[in-house]
Amino acid sequence: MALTLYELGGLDDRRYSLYSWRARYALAHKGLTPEYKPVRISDKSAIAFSRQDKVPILIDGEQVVQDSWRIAQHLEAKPGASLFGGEIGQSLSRFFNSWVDRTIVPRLAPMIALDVTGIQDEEDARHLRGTMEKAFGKPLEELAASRDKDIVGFRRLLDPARAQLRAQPFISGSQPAYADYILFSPLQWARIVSPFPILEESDALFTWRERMLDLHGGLGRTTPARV
Ligand SMILES: N[C@@H](CCC(=O)N[C@@H](CS)C(=O)NCC(=O)O)C(=O)O
Repeated sequence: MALTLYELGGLDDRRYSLYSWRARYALAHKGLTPEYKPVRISDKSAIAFSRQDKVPILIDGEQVVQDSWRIAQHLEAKPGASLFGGEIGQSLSRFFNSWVDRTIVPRLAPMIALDVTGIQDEEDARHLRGTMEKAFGKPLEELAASRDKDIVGFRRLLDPARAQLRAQPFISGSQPAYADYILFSPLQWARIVSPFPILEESDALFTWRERMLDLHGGLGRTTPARV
């Protein structure tokens, strides 16, 4: 069955949507290769069929699946390696998904939102600036100006993940699974959109991210880091 994944595309065809990286890795985990279709953040006509304005969207034959968590659940029903490792793993992964989305992403986004506009054309950059400045109540420049200070607390937030990696090579255990893709996605987003060093090279999470980039034939490296 033909699979298509809609995701945000920027200048030089950079695929920068945070949540789409979860879907990309989940598909690869199942041994599936979709056709990838870029969507402009300022023009959602390509995904009007979904009657909402967010990506990722997976088209699987006749089915339209929207939202990265629902895509992961949809893919889990397919044959191949498990993304969750059973009901308990799925439940804990959902908790981890909420922790990353509600705790990590909102602290990361203001630090690098200004940089995102640097990988977009004028129209997309204007759109993103509008939504981000409304969400955070400050100009993007002002948000970026305090990041040398903000990064300290942000890195500390990631301590539970570091503790996990002291015991095992992946968040999910000896092998990567969906929980790894959940945390990888914002850190991959940062790598793609911003030259700001979110992770120090000496950090165990930096090394883990390198391992994650190598997975599935170097899938994460298909979009270059912003330098
Ligand atoms: N909870 C959703 C979040 C989806 C989401 O916010 N997607 C972003 C890109 S990563 C988006 O489509 N933004 C476009 C916009 O806000 O206009 C998921 O996990 O898929």
